[in-house]
Amino acid sequence: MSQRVAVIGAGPSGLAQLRAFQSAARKGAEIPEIVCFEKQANWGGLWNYTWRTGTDEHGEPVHNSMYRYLWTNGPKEGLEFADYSFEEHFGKQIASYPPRAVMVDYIEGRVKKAGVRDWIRFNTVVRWVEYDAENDDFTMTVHDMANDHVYKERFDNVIIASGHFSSPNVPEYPGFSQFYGRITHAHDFRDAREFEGQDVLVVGSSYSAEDIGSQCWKYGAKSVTSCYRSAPMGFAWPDNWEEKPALVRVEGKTAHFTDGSSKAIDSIILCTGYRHYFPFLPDDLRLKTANRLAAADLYKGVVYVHNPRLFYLGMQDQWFTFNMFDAQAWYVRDIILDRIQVPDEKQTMMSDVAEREAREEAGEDVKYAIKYQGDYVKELIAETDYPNFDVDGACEAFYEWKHHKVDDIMGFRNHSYRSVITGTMAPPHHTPWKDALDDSMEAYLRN
Ligand code: FAD
Ligand code: NA7
Repeated sequence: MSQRVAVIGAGPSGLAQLRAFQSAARKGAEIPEIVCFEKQANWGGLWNYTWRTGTDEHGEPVHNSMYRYLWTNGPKEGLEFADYSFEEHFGKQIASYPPRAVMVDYIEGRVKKAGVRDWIRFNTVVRWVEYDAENDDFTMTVHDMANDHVYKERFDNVIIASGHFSSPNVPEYPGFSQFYGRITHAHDFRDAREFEGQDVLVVGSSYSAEDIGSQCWKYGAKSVTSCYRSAPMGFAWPDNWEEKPALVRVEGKTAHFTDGSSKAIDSIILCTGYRHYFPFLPDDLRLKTANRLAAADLYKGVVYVHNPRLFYLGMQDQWFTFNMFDAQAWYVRDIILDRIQVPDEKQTMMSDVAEREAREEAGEDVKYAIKYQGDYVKELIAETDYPNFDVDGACEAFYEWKHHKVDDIMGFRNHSYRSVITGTMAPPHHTPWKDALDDSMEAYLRN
């Protein structure tokens, strides 16, 4: 029986895996049969916007957590594909913080060119994966939603690329059930104009809190209050943005905080993060990890130590994204193609994980964390034929980006960076981010 590989998810990670195999095939390698299962009707993962919240057209949980007017929250020069530059795709260099629609076009461009769409079964939800020790293979149960048909197939390897910013972490605070306004999680946030004229409370102090608060501010919220559990974001916020310590309770329309202060609010947006959630995996295959740089139980960040025929892509917390998923996908491909050997001893793999965890924990600041992940990308690409690129240069772009945010949190997206793939400097965008209300591709590319 021929070798068969299943990929779960056609977001940036899953698509990186398809591109990795296609690139080997193009160079003459014999590759296994690849089947990618994607529950949405299209590829792109989180970048594939939908207005829907809650359940999708089939009654499945909506995967999407992205919203209208989202521009990348880091410079595109940190995520550029080494084998497919922005310039190759757009025919020119573009500004550094593209809106979501521009990013979807870019993500799609590479896989259209690779011609791998036929490898994907869309509208197909993976329901269950089982490992059969006797045959050393997996049986997958999947649901073809378009034809309402459930079936099983066997695979020699399974690669999980289902993302981990989709299943929300939703805490409850006293008084929520009696609150006089709307309480939503970032996962269900879609359009900042909904909050125009309102006093908005954002709970959390990480990327979603910063960006969703900024969206509400930009599109006309009366005020934004953000509150933190551990540490403030600490940026120089505009006058109508106040940062408070932890929320204690709400009473009617009033939010109370640990410093004894309170504030009248209309809406609450919980930017309290996400959970790694794999409802299609039994205990022996299911990754249990925090959102961190050294994900638990993954040798080289990708091989599941408890069953090395199973792989996970993109499960780390992310500074690097697309090019890190590529580095992982090329690495996993080469394990499957027998070009890279995985240690026989589980203990050896566990030691690799422990070393990564200890090294992450030794870090004290953001710069260390960025370099840590950059080193990881370098480590993986050194072992495959993924095009080498200036990872240190990408780290430099991230360091600069962090400074720009401290200088002006509503203005950092007006900066430009040099591509580490083509060496070209990005042009400045024609309109400052805070004034650019149209997030269409046409508007963005009008430079
Ligand atoms: P996803 O994009 O989540 O894709 C996973 C895919 O798996 C989806 O298509 C989903 O439908 C499918 N799937 C899930 N379960 C099943 C199942 N059971 N059966 C079949 N298919 C399934 N990154 C950046 O680089 N820059 C940014 O500016 C940025 N902004 C972000 C903003 C938000 C609000 C969020 C939530 C994330 C952001 N990210 C950003 C990070 C983002 O995680 C990555 O860019 C990228 O989308 C991760 O790709 P992925 O393929 O690993 O996961
Ligand atoms: P993150 O980065 O995981 O951050 C989650 C935030 O939520 C963080 O500030 C947490 O505080 C906070 N949190 C978690 N639980 C609670 C409770 N119970 N109460 C108050 N605050 C809480 O998730 P994001 O959504 O911001 O970012 C995820 C991705 O989306 C990222 O890649 C972006 O690009 C977009 P803590 O610091 O742990 O105390």
